[in-house]
Amino acid sequence: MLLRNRDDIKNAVYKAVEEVKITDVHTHLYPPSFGDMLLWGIDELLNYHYLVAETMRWTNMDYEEFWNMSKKQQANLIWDRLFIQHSPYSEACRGVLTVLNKLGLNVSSRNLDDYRKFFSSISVEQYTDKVFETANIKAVVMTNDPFNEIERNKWIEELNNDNRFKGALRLDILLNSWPQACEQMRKWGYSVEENLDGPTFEEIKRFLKEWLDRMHAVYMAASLPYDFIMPENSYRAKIIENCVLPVAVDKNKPFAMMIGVNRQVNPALKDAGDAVCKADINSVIYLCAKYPHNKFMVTMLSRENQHELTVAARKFRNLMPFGCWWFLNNPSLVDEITRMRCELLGVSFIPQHSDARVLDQLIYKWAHSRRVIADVLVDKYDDLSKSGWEIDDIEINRDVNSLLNENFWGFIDMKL
Ligand code: RAT
Ligand code: ZN
Repeated sequence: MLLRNRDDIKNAVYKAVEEVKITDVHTHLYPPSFGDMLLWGIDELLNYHYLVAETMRWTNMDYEEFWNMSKKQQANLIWDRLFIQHSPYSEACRGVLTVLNKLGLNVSSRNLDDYRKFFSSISVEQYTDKVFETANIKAVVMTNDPFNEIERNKWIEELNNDNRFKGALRLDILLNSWPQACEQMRKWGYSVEENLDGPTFEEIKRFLKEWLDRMHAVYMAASLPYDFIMPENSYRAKIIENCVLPVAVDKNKPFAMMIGVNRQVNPALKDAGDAVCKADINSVIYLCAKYPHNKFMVTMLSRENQHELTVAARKFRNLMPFGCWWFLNNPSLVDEITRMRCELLGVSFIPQHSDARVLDQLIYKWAHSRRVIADVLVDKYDDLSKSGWEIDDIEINRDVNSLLNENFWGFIDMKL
């Protein structure tokens, strides 16, 4: 159907964006069969580290005192400071309310115990189905750490029985803490040496291949600091060039780099203690240029890196920018970044991932992102229409499906 005016375009774009089944390319979720590793429910939602950081601005209690409280007490404090004593319009606060609202709970009651009752009346399996349905999600990619003993055992026991949860082999320990990784790998029977001699590279490659297979991982990934530099005479750079990239080509898997964290500027805040700093785009360019047969998914944390990352993607088809990560996942920044990416890359990028740590967050993160992405697209199709180009709802559906689902799977399958 041809769409002749802005209202028709808006309706068609909103419908397409609401109805598309999303592939969420980066989360910290696990299938219910992984037990306690999957976080869900109101107390977990309130204990999200984004909200812990905001709460600590309204109290002078010792950090230790906070961490010694039970999860329920922590949630009570967070609720009181951020929702009762002040208006909860920050993005992370509003998110909690969007979740409650979409679940049909009475947001205006402000009664935490009523919300708790709802969550204790439903099983995690039922709730997982409900969340996937409400958020309209096809699949989520997890973050799977082979150096975490608890998680490692889940994989060895082959516990992932839910096809909606896709594996991603996370390499932070291997790349950012090699001496620690080396010690652990030796205990597991790999003959590795801290000085990274020749046989060690072969053993690391064996380890990577085994874990890619065991996790049925769709990519390998690492979160990298703002001072990540390539090339460089460091453990990390050597392992990337001699192990990760050759294995990635061999197995046809992308390497996802999440760059720009300034880790633990306030360690007392634990997960909430990380900050951001501008990173070096030339390291990304070096990798894309030197390794044209490797595929790189890249997201950068600082706002200042967004333009140069988008320009780099115009130069290298093996570079897929994805998501508005962490401190960028706010409507004003998602709007700005998505607009710029549309203008420079057309339809060839992955606009968003949720980074959900708590299952329920899929509901709000995607409701909020869908809305912003749709508004950007309405403007883009409206501009096109003004040039005399005919806008067709079938083509809108095609593009929206590319952005929020198919671009990822196409990139995973592509062989370079
Ligand atoms: O967004 C977050 O929750 C961060 O703490 C990190 O998990 C980050 O997304 C990462 O994957 O390292
Ligand atoms: Zn993450």
